[in-house]
Amino acid sequence: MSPAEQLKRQAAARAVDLVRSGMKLGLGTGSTAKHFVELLAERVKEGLEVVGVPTSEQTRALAETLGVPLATLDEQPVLDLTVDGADEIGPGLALVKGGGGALLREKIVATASAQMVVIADESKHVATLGTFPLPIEVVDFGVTSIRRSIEKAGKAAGCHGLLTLRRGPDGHVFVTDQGHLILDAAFGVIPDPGLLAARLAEVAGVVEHGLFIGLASRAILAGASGVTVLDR
Ligand code: ABF
Repeated sequence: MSPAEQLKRQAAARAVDLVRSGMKLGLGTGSTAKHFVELLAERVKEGLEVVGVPTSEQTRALAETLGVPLATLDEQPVLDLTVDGADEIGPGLALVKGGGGALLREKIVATASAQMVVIADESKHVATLGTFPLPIEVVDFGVTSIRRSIEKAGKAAGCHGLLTLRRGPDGHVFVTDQGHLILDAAFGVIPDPGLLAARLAEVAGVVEHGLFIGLASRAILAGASGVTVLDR
């Protein structure tokens, strides 16, 4: 395992220690969340009784293969704990998420959870959000017009930058699990994440955006000098 993957696994291992039998869990998406699901599966084999609600088809497939009991969010609408990765973790544990394209389900699942713990290597911890392009999930209708409205909303929140329609590795337009498209907004700096979130929420055609504010209560960050836990 590469040193980077080892750090992700260390953060995931700390999060698994928070899991108790009987818990209903939100299962995140991405390479760090994958470590969590793998380690959780080991505990399940040892007798830990949990049920997981996956945030993507990718995580559903992994958890199923590894034998983690699953439910839909409709079957388990109230969750105890969600463990997920992030693209950036900023002040107040405000997050940028959605690099993996699962931000809508991730936000719905996190909102349904009593606690959200974000796991990452320490490179994700930043002083100001925005270096990672902000993923914005939009409907598949009038994307050019929606893009213009998002640019306007961004400017009203002090954010300027290029919006790119996301494509998959095959070059085709990327379509989310919910059948939407993603515009990645390279703002560079997001001076006021709360204000930007409010402005984006007003744009017709925006389904959801990757700013997660007030959702994560804890971040577990793994670095060369060990694991750091930040609580909000
Ligand atoms: C999910 O996976 C996303 O919200 C985020 O974009 C991404 C982080 O991936 P990784 O853990 O692979 O860096 O949590």
